[in-house]
Parts: sequence; C-alpha cells; structure tokens
Amino acid sequence: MGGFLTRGFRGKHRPADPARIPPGQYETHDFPVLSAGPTPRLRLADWDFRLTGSLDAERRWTWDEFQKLPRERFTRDIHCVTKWSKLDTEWEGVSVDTLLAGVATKATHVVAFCDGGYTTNLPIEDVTQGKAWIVDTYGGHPLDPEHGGPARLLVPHLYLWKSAKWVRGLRLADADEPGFWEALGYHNHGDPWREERYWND
Ligand SMILES: Nc1nc2c(c(=O)[nH]1)N[C@H]1C(S)=C(S)[C@@H](COP(=O)(O)O)O[C@H]1N2
Ligand SMILES: [Mo]
Repeated sequence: MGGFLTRGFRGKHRPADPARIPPGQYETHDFPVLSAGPTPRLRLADWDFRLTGSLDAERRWTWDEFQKLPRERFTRDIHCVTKWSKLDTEWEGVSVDTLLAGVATKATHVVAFCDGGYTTNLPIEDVTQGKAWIVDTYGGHPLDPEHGGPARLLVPHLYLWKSAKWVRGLRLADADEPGFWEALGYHNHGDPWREERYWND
C-alpha cells in the first residue's frame, strides 16, 4: 500500500510544468506520427545532403561524410500545430551552423527539401545561431523512418511542421517563398509561443 501512495511521485511521467506548454497546447508522452504522404525508404548509400541555391558553390555530403561532421546532443521541447507538445525530447545531429560554416551567401531564407517532395520555408535567422539541426538520432537510437529517418531537420522553437522529415538539403534563397503547408494555409513563421498557426494568426 505504501508503494501505491508514493507511486504518483515516483512515476516517470511528472506533471507538465505549465510554463513550458505554449498557449493552446497540451502535453503528450506519445510521439504521434504526422506525414502528408508515405514514408520514403532509401539506402544510406543513395542519401546525400545538399546546400543549393544562392551561395558561392554547392555543398554536398554523403552519409559517411555527414557522419564525420561535428555532432551535438541536445534536449528540447517540441510543439505540433495539432496541439500536442512533448517535453525533453533527446536528439543528436549536426547543427545547421556547422553545415553553413564557410559558405558565402546573402540568402535571407532557406527552403528545406525532402525525399517525397515536402518543403518548408524558414528565415535564415531561424536556422542559425544554435536553433536548428539535421538530426539522425532520437532517444539514443537511429531516427525511426516514420519520424523522418534517416535524417530530419529539427527546429524545435517553431511548430513541428517546420522540422522537415527525410530532409535532403537546404536551398538558400534571396526571397521568401511558401513551402508545402505554408502554401496551404499554415502560418508562414510558426512560433508556438505566439500561436502562429494559420495565415491570419
Ligand atoms: N517530409 C515531411 N516532413 C514533415 C511532414 C511531412 O508530411 N513530410 N509533416 C510535418 C508535420 S505537419 C509535422 S507535425 C511533423 C510531424 O513529425 P512527426 O511525425 O515526427 O511527429 O513533421 C513535419 N515534417
Ligand atoms: Mo503538423
């Protein structure tokens, strides 16, 4: 009986700190899958990551080259526009800052492009200075294909539709242009703390 009484305090699911849940969101301990199409599958030998568009010269990393880049492990809260938030998710990957190091560009925006054709647009300030990564590891394991494996963009300070799954590169752009969901009515920016969910928010 003593165990029963103390279980609530020992349980692995602590109650959410309300200060960490953005307006209109609820906490979930699941990791829902939201994909606009089928999960693409490709061999790692066929994977590469590219920087294209408005820059001095295109950059390309094969999977093996990508694995040798400096990596970061970090824990962040993530927020989906469908209203779930998940706290303390653990990731590992390469900072977009690392990929852009030494690149000469006047780009103001990037468009992430993916296997399967999904795109999403972001101002360059939202993917630099420690705000975005190309991740291939979640919770200490290779990223599940349903969640974007082998690699996805992760931009945890914006709604999760900006975190493009199966990402294959970033196109540097001198002007903003809407990506897949942005063209269909999602907010162009997507800050969960400002509830930037849809066009008129
Ligand atoms: N390539 C690609 N990336 C994508 C999507 C998609 O359909 N295709 N869905 C986006 C949306 S709307 C959300 S909410 C998150 C969901 O990520 P999850 O399935 O890992 O929870 O992925 C985003 N990235
Ligand atoms: Mo979404």
